[in-house]
Amino acid sequence: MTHFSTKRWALLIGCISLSIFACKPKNTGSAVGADAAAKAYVAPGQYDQFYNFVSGGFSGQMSVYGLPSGRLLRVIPVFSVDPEKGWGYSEETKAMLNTSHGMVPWDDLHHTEMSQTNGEIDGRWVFGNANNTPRVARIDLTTFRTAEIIELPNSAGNHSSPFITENTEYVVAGTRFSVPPDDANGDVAIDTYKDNFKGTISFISVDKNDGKMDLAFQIQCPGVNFDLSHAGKGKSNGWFFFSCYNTEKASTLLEVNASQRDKDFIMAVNWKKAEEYIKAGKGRKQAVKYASNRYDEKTHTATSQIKTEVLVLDAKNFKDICYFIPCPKSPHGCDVDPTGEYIVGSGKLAALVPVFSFDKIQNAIAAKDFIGEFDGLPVIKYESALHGELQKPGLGPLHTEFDGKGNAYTSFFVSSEVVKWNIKDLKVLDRAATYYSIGHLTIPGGDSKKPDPKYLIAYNKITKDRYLPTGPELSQSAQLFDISGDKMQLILDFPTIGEPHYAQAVRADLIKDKSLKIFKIDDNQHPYVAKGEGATKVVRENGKVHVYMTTIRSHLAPDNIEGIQQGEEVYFHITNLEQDWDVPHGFAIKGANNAELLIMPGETQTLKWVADRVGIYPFYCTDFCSALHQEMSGYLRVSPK
Ligand code: CUK
Ligand code: CUA
Repeated sequence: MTHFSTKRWALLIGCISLSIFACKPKNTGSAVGADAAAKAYVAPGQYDQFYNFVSGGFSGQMSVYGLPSGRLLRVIPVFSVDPEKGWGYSEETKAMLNTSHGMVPWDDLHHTEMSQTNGEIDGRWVFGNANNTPRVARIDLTTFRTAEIIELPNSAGNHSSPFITENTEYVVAGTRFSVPPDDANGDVAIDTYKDNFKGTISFISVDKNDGKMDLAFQIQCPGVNFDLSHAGKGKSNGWFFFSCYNTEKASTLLEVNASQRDKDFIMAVNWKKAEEYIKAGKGRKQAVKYASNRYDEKTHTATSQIKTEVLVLDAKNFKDICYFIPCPKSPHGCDVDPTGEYIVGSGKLAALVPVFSFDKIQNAIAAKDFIGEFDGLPVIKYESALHGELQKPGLGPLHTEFDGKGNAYTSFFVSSEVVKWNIKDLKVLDRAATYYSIGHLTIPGGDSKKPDPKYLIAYNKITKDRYLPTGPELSQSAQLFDISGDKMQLILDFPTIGEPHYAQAVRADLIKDKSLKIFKIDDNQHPYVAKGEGATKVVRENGKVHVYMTTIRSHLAPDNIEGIQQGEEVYFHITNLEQDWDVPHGFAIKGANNAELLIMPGETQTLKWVADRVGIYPFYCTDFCSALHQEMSGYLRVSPK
């Protein structure tokens, strides 16, 4: 055996020739300092300092970790069904997963973004995007539950989302796949892409008080692919920046087609201007074609929105909303520093990282310093918008976070490292290897006006040799770095749920006390609530059986149910009468054709069940709740018709 295997050489050559594949960094050994364990150690009974809200990628969910321990605190079901919590199975939550395509029990959640006030994380809500069937979800951080989901018309592959403006006025979403708009004939030849496919940006308004989302308006843009975005802040508040690739508008994304241009674009959007045009009535009303096909089984408390009409601004009719800025080679991340002056574009195939200046962009627009038009929209001269280029930073730049002290931290997928650099002078200050092939990275508040730069978490695509082998697939991995000193120090590895992309982190103090929430039984508005055992009953309504049931340690009431006929649909409406924190009860019945329920104190949830066979069916509480948990059960009898 030679020292370098052929494979190893191939890898090295791949890296040198700027392969789009990742390669392992040279040092795969442990570079962990002796004090790392103490830094990540949170003693039993102690709380973590930070909550970390991590996107679950193709699991469709969001997971919550404590930092610095890396302890998994909760998985919040968002876009995928979750039998553990009855999510997508209970009558209350089924409707949450309704789309214009019907019930979609799965999606791909890439980015989490927390609500902000004055550009700082306020800890009220966290938003997530559905990357496949385009939707945005809002999670309420008093309950850690998905409160609402909205579907976006004229979109496909909702990737550039859900990034928000500095006072959470809007959650903004850019379509990754350009498609024919919903009011156009969609049955067109794919090679008519250039004429028929459009890129769309959605502005979802968020109510200041209750967070309720609505689709305020959309901007119809040329058919490029919007990859990522961030809101301006401070001086650039009122603007939004999007990375765009495939500016050749090719319908196949082979390198020869879509990446032939030396430069793609960052698109700068003056959303305050767009908002003015909307307020002045300049939006065009567009009907949403497929809205009427929706599967509509809305029940009880769920709110999932599918629009039937949307207000659209056609960018090319308003020459002062959207501007293109050339940006080298397939830009992916598009990140704005805490001052709002610097916009970092990360060309995945570029050997440098360009940094744009908001002031220069404004000057260039005022001076009409354009090199031409792209589909009728002005293109600003690269040099006129440029603050400078970070030279030879690493290979495959993806995403950048900030520490609020003038430094940026960029992830490099191909060279598998985090690079710390100074924004003003464009000097590399430090490098840390990641294991392996980092995608996103997060600093608490690292995309806000006020970062809390104690830790940096790298979310890696490949785990390889970091954990005990578990068959052909290993879970993806996060790595925690202490960034309080000049040098980054690796202190912890931990596995993640699904594939993590973007994440947010925030000091625990902002959230922990308000999430001690319990639902008050007196406030329970559920149409089928039983507020005490005296209110329990079994009734028939329109040919369906409704069981009003209660749970309290340690019995279910009623616990003997007879008179059900074979083939009947039975709705178990279970109210948990407990008023102590953290005492849920579960509910399951033999032959469960719809998973189980997990009901929080004070809450009612409904399970639909079909009595398919004659016989006796035991039911029971699934969550070990007291010494008499095993006694929390009952029987239901199904008789022939
Ligand atoms: S993407 Cu995953 S590494 Cu979907 Cu934000 Cu860049
Ligand atoms: Cu209730 Cu176990």
